[in-house]
Amino acid sequence: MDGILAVRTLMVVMIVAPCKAAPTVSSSQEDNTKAQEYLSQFFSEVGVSAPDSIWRSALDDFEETLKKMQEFFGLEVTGHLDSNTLQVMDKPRCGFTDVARYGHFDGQPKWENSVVTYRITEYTPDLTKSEVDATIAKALQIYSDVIPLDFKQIFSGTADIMIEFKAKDHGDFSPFDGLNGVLAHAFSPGEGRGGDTHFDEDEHWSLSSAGANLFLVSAHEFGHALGLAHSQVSTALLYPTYTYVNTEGYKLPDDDKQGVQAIYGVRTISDQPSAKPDPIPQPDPIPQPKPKPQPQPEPELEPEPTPDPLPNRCSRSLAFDAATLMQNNLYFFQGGYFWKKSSNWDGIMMKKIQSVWPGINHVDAAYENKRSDTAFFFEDNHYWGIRGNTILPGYPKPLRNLGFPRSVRKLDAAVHVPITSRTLFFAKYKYWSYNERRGRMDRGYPKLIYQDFPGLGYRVDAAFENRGDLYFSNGPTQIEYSYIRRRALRTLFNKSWMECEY
Ligand code: TQI
Ligand code: ZN
Ligand code: ZN
Repeated sequence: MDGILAVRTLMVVMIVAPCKAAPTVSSSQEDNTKAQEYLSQFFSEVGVSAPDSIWRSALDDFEETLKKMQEFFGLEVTGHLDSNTLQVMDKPRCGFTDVARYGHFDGQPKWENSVVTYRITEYTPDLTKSEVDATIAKALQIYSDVIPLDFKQIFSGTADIMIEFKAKDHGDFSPFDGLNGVLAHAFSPGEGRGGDTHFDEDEHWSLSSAGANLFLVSAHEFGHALGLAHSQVSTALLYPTYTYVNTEGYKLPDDDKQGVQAIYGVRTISDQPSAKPDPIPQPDPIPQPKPKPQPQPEPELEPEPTPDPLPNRCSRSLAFDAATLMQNNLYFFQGGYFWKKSSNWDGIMMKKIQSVWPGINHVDAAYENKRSDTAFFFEDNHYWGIRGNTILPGYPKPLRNLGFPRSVRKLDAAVHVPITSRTLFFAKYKYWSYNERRGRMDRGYPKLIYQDFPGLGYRVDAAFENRGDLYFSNGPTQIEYSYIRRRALRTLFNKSWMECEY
């Protein structure tokens, strides 16, 4: 992702609020005011344009914010106050309020290795080098304390996170603006510029409450560099206003902690890096003919050995692309691989999808219709009928055969609900209901996931049915859900299906 101003996705929590009478038809002037209020309350960083704020969003104009809100709620993105949009805005007044918590960037970019390197290529004259080194290390450590990632400073070559202090134009498309205004920026995780963090040299960098506190600003930026967007929780580090707090013994606030753990999982005792300290680089007084560079043993960090292309089923950050029951075995899909957890044989096996169903590279969504003993695998905009290890003739078929609009390019998840003979299809923030007996989509869909499945959040990566309950996975965790009672029963890690030691 090569943009700092990536559109944010917000997480929404629903809180039951007393029900006020729905407003009656109002004039468009009233609508506008109401919408502005709504957006500033629930949907943007408009709130930070308060006079004491140093931060202003380039995106905070009304239309842009409205578009974000429409995308978030799965509405048609028009940038205009149409009746559907107004309807959604009225909702929170009756039934629940939206409280946006932490957010992630679109596509949830993250670091895939358990060791993330950083390098400071240009220092600020405002502080000593060692003050900068120590402050940056401390700011990164508040994250590595709570997630199974370790940061390693390097002194040459290209690091994942390249750090520099620069003024004005500095080679990306976001020149700094002199004293105050923007203090720093960071790119979300990824190749190239991804993760890079730049500090405006025109600020007065400090370790106190004067000027710009390097610890607080860098801790905020590293949140972005790890994949966090802004939060609307006012006590969050990723809340887009600068408030000086004592940095002594500073701990990552709860909301940011939840946000970053939703991406990387939780650090446990077994994730502690080996106690072996890195050797302090000693300058060679006399240049000597160097022996061939010895391969340096990387610090052993289980459970994810780095150059391992195979997904690790016991990783706390294990996410699924798709999952389904098929002939009483559970199948979980991830990248080009799947795990089969069999009901009779005690064990789990992993195989390449291609090796069993040639022609299928990855599976976005999968479900089984027990009645016809057929499973369906979805990849991009087409799908296959599967029975056991065979692909049925006549496939792949295009998604639109099932009644999806052309705008649906891929599904996120699918699950069959035997008691209703319906299959639920999930794509982005919406879901569809397909009547398997009649072989057609039910009327009135798509609907919004977060409205009809309280406790689920707003999107789903994978879904399956097992012993009458539904399981909805999103990121590393999943929710066990009672379809009959329409409520979430408990939250599990995906890997809890994987027969891991811990
Ligand atoms: N820099 C902005 C920031 O980091 C740059 C930015 C705007 C941004 N939108 C973004 C970066 C989205 C990543 C993703 O938020 S800043 C604060 C604040 C800044 C602001 O210099 O304005 C802090 C830097 F507002 F929270 F105080 C650090 Cl802590
Ligand atoms: Zn920059
Ligand atoms: Zn920020």
